[in-house]
Amino acid sequence: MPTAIVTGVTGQDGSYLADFLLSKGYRVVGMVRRSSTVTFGRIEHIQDDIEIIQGDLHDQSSLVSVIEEYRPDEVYNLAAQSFVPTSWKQPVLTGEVTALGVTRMMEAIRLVKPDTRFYQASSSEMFGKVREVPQTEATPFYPRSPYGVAKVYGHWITVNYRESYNLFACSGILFNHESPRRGLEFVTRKITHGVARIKLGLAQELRLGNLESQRDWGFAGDYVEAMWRMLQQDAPDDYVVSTGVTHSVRAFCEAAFGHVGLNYEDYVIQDPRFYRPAEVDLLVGSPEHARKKLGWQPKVSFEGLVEMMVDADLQLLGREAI
Ligand code: NAP
Ligand code: G4F
Repeated sequence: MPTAIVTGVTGQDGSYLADFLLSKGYRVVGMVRRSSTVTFGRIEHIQDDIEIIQGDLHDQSSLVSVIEEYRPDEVYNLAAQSFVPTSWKQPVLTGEVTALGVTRMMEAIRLVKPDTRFYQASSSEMFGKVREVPQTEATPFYPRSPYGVAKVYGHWITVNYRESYNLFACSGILFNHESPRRGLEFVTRKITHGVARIKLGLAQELRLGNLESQRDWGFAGDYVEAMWRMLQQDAPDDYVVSTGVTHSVRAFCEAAFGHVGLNYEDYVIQDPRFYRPAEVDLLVGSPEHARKKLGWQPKVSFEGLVEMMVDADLQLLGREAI
């Protein structure tokens, strides 16, 4: 039974990846940081099937201990300060965790068990002010937020450790992926949760920022399979993971409100509080390399994703109301 360590297992992707690895027969070890209250909501259903270990990307010795204790075949580094607006409020923390945290984990692997296969959760935010459309593995980076800058560091240190120390290290450049487990502050979930609240009479309006930015949105459950496929190849490489289709935030609103028979224009208010100091206007990735080398392609469409998320929020809020 192969052993996989997942950092960020309490997050959206970590929880889907843990589900997926369990279905493949892995021993799954989830690394969690210590907090005064547990944040296990997304992994409640598999808490008895995975092992939980404390560790923090700030803390080098905790990472060395985790690798020493479990001697993993694979490490998926999904932990990060992942919310873009917070990266302007806490740029140093974002750099510590999202950038230097990658080096700390790779150092632990290099020193303790260098044959461990390593996945780094890189991001389409690295493309920022895009240099070409669609974006590929060869598109130059132009990050537009401290988060994007930190992810560029994480990407290049992954490539550098692969080339310097011959580690099996892959950088997955994932475009936005969403689900009913998405954090409430990200725009898709904010919209679907808002739609459900309005539909159920719990709210009258939804305040958003820039409605014109465009994202290549996929389903998180599809994307974690691409992570795993990267680590099953004969040689390490970097891959864009995306749908190849882009939609505006406005179009997401239209679809989500439309799904419950409402017109978004009657409820959405643009609020400058949610504008960003610098915006990423357009993201659309080319998934060709992942399709050809990994045999991967997304299964859930944009419309399917919107409906899945709205329906899940209606159910959640309906249950809470009982
Ligand atoms: P998420 O829901 O925000 O989860 C982040 C995880 O990181 C949480 O489990 C969090 O733990 C953990 N974490 C934060 N700081 C930590 C620290 N210092 N030490 C250990 N763990 C820490 O993010 P996600 O959407 O699942 O994304 C997973 C990864 O993919 C992130 O690296 C993100 O930047 C990247 N990514 C995401 C997308 C996307 O569209 N979702 C696209 C490209 C790349 P707590 O539960 O304790 O907060
Ligand atoms: O949902 P978002 O906050 O996601 P963003 O900034 O694209 O970042 C996400 O995807 C990245 C991959 O490219 C990940 F690396 C990152 O960790 C994260 O998962 O915002 C999407 C767009 C932005 O253009 C934002 O300005 O939606 C726009 N937006 C408009 N109104 C809003 C809002 N975003 C948020 N969060 N809240 C709003 O009210």
